[in-house]
Amino acid sequence: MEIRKICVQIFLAELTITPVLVISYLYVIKMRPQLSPMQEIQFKYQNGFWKKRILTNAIQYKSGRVLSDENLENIKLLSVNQCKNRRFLVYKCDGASLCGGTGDRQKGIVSAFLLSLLTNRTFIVDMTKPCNIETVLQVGVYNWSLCKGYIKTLPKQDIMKLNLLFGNRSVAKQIENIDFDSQWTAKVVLFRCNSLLIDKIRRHNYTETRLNWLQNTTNEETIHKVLHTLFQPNQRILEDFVKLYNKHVHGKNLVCSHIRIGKNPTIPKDEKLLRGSPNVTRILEFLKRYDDPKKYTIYIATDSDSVKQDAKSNLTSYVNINRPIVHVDRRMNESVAEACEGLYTGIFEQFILSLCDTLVLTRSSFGCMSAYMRGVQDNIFLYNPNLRKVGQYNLTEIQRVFKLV
Ligand SMILES: Nc1nc2c(ncn2[C@@H]2O[C@H](COP(=O)(O)OP(=O)(O)OP(=O)(O)O)[C@@H](O)[C@H]2O)c(=O)[nH]1
Ligand SMILES: [Mg+2]
Repeated sequence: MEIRKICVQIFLAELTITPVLVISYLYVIKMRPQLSPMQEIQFKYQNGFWKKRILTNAIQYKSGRVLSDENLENIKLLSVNQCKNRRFLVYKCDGASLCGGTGDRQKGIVSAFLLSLLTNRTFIVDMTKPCNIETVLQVGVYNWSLCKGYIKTLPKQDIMKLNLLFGNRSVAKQIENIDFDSQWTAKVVLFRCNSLLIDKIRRHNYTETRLNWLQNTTNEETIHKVLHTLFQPNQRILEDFVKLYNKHVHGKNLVCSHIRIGKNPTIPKDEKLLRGSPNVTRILEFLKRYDDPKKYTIYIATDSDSVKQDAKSNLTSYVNINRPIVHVDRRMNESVAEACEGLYTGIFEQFILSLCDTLVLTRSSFGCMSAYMRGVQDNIFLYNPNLRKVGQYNLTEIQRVFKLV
C-alpha cells in the first residue's frame, strides 16, 4: 500500500515537472546564441554573384561546373596504394625552365590534363616555381597530388620528357597525329607546355572512345570544367575575398577589369606584348560609366603600379588590395618568400576577377582564364587590340578577338 502511494506521488510529480522541463528546454533553445550562417562564395550567376550571399565568419565555397565521375573514371585513383599500377602524365613547372606566368601555366595544365585522359594516364601537377602550388591552391574533385611522392621514387629510365614550351609550338601541331599507345611507352611522361591544345586533342582519333564528352563541349566550357575539377582556392583566398567583399562590395555591383601592360617599370623583365599594350586612358574612360560608389565597386587587376595610380586618380569607386605585383616567372630581386606572395596575389586577383558581375579584359591569358573560370557568357567587355577600343562581347568570342595560343 505504501509503495503504491509513493508511485502515485512520483507520477504526479512527473506530471508537474514535465511541462516545466519542456518550457525551460524551449527557453534554452531560444536563448542559445544563434549559429552564424555560412558565407557563400559560389560561381553560379544568378542576377549577380552576390545575391545569394549570407554573411558570417564561416565560408562555404561552391565551385563552378566540374567533370563527372564517369568522365574521370580511367584516371582517378582512390588511394596511394594504387599508384604503383598506374602510368602518369605530369604537368611540370620548376626552376629548370621558363614556364610562363599563371595564365600560360593554366593553358599548359588544361592541355596536359586532357592528354592524360586521352592516354589513360593518371594526372599530376608538379609546380614548384616560385614555390609549391599547394601553398595557394587545393586539389578539387580530382586529386592530382596523390602519387606525387610515388613517382619521385622511380628510376630515370621510367621517365620520358616532352617539352612543348614557347619555341616548341611546332611539336604541339603534331599532337593530333601521335599514336600515344605505341609511342608513349614510359611509365611517366613529364610534360612542359604553355599553350592550349584543345582543338588538336579533339581531332585525335582516340577522342571518340576516351574523351567523348570533349566532342560536344566548347573550348570555354572545357577550360571552365577542367580548372574547377582540378583546383579550389585555399582558406586564405576565401577569407581574403570575404574581407574584401565585406569592406568594399556589400551587395553593390562588382565591376572588374584586368589591364595587362607587359614590360613596364613594375615588371621590367617581362617582354613587350605581341600586339602592344592597351590604351589605359580609353579603358578608364569606359569604366567611368560605373563610377558611382553607391551602386558600383570597381576592382582593377593589373601588372602595372602606374595603372593602379591612374585608376585611383580617375575613379571614385575604385578599390585596391595594396599588394606587390610580381611576375611569377620572371622574378627580379625578390626573395623566394616575396615571389610566393606574388604568386598568391596573382591567383587571388584572378579569383576576384572570376567572381565579378562585369568583366573588362585586355589581351592576356591571365585575364581570359579568369573569364573562363567565371564561366558565364554575359557582361564581358574586351579591349579590342585592332580597334583600340572597348566593346561588348561574350565568352565564346574572346578567342576570336584575342587569338591567344
Ligand atoms: N598580381 C597580378 N599579377 C599579374 C596581373 N597580370 C599579370 N600579372 C603577372 O604577370 C604574369 C603574366 O603572365 P601570364 O599569366 O602568362 O599572362 P599573359 O602573359 O598575359 O598570357 P600569355 O599571352 O599566355 O603569355 C602573371 O602570371 C603575373 O605574375 C595582375 O592583374 N595581377
Ligand atoms: Mg605569359
